[in-house]
Amino acid sequence: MPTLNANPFGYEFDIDHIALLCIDMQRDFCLPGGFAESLGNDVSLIAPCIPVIAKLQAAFRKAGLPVIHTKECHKPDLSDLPTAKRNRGNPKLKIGDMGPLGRILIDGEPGSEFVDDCKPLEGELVISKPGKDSFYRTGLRDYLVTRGITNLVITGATTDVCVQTTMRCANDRGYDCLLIEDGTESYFPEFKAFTLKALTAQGGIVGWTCKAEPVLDLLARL
Ligand code: TIU
Repeated sequence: MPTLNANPFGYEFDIDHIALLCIDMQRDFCLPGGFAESLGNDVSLIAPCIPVIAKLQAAFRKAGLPVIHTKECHKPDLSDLPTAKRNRGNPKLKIGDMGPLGRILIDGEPGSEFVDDCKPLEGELVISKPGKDSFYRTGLRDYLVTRGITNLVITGATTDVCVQTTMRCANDRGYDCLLIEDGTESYFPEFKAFTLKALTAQGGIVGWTCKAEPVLDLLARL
């Protein structure tokens, strides 16, 4: 099995049991006028990871490996939206309100869709999730178990919120997770740096990190 140079030590890239997980690469988190901007964030900070994730998606597809996409969003009737989440921070535009990209963080609205460069292909799993944890009230666990996937290469937005939460929850379920350092971004660069350190400290207590390049090199050699 190929071993990648990673932090804090080599990651065994288990080609027969691995998938790429792309977390919340949606307009609501990457473009002006959506949920993230309503919370006061500078969404331009997410842009650098978009082409990196696009390259990883293309490489996984070429190698015949699964690509999984999540999107954080709520049902149009808001039945899966905790009142606390809607009111938190008292934003001018709340979840479910009409904004420039349609209703904020609502499934099926233009803002909830993926950015152009990271769109799922026909047949790829798309998980709509109401929380930060990609396992919470979703079919992700069943999908991974059914296909025997034990290793996750993780990318997406934002490093310190949905990405970190999902990686911790995947780790508790026994998955070996490799977070791609340049395939994730935060609205707070210092939180990104801290998160990468915290996940890999203590002998990889939550998992591994490395840049996209060695993963792309490995996939190109398959
Ligand atoms: N606000 C923020 O940084 N993130 C989120 O609310 N969701 C995700 O990280 N996807």
